[in-house]
Amino acid sequence: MTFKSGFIGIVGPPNVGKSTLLNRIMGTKLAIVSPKPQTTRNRILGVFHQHGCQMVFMDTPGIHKTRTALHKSMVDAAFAAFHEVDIILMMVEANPREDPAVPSIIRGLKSIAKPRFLVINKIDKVKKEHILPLLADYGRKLNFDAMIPISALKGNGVDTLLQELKRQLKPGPQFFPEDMDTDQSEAFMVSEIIREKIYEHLSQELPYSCAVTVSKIEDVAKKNLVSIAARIHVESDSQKGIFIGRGGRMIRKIGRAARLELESLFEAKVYLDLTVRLEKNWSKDTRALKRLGY
Ligand SMILES: Nc1nc2c(ncn2[C@@H]2O[C@H](COP(=O)(O)OP(=O)(O)OP(=O)(O)O)[C@@H](O)[C@H]2O)c(=O)[nH]1
Ligand SMILES: [Mg+2]
Repeated sequence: MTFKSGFIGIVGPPNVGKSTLLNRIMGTKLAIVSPKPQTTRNRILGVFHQHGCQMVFMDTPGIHKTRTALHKSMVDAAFAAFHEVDIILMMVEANPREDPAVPSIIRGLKSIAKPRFLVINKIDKVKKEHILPLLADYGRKLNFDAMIPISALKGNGVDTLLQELKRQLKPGPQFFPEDMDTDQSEAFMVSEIIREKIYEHLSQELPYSCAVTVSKIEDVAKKNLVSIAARIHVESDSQKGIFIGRGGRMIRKIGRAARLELESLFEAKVYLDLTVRLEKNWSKDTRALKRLGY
């Protein structure tokens, strides 16, 4: 049997469940997830190993109308994936209300000569009879190579999707060693977990105004302890006040939630030193973006 491999891009509007699908396929949490849109800001690889085949999934930021330099960098990363992968999964929600980003995604896909799949997610939220008309509708917009309804959350349809992907893959090399499941650095994973807790604890626009950097991850092996220093960068003084909260209550809450998850990631006690720093208008400044990892 010849070995098959390839890169598979997961693209679509924000909040449709792209990162949830990546985590579901990998069977572990590689990408953070939240009920708020525009959670993912970077491309995230998940290397899925199977007998005789390797699928490298690329989760991307949701495609949306851009307002700031940060949004532009996110959407550019998503569109760039169109050219970097071998198969494209366009994900939408099983929802007759079409996301405003869909036409521009379809336009982008039209000129791409590679297998393009439509993945209709969140079918657990709708009645079965709503799915067929949706498939027909999308089928008229683009001649997809496959159209697969799934629930990334519950798992329905995911095996069918993987089988269909395997069928479409071409013979190719094993790109990554078997013990590697992502290309993300430890520092990036830590910063993302902290960012996820910010999405959970702060409402409205606030999570969008912050970036998280990690300056230290120190393994104190003798004590089975990992000592981490991280910083939340915010755009204005008033935001800084809210992130810290009265008497430091908010930052402690975020820190505690992050620490608990980091402890299970590292399988060790974690000491997390989390501070808030003012970095005026960072999301609009391309140089600041680079510094903060975007
Ligand atoms: N009911 C249901 N909810 C889902 C499903 N898949 C994802 N969700 C939820 O949808 C929300 C968004 O999921 P994400 O995986 O963060 O979506 P995303 O497409 O990565 O979003 P961005 O990174 O913002 O582009 C979360 O609250 C998920 O729990 C699904 O199959 N069914
Ligand atoms: Mg995401």
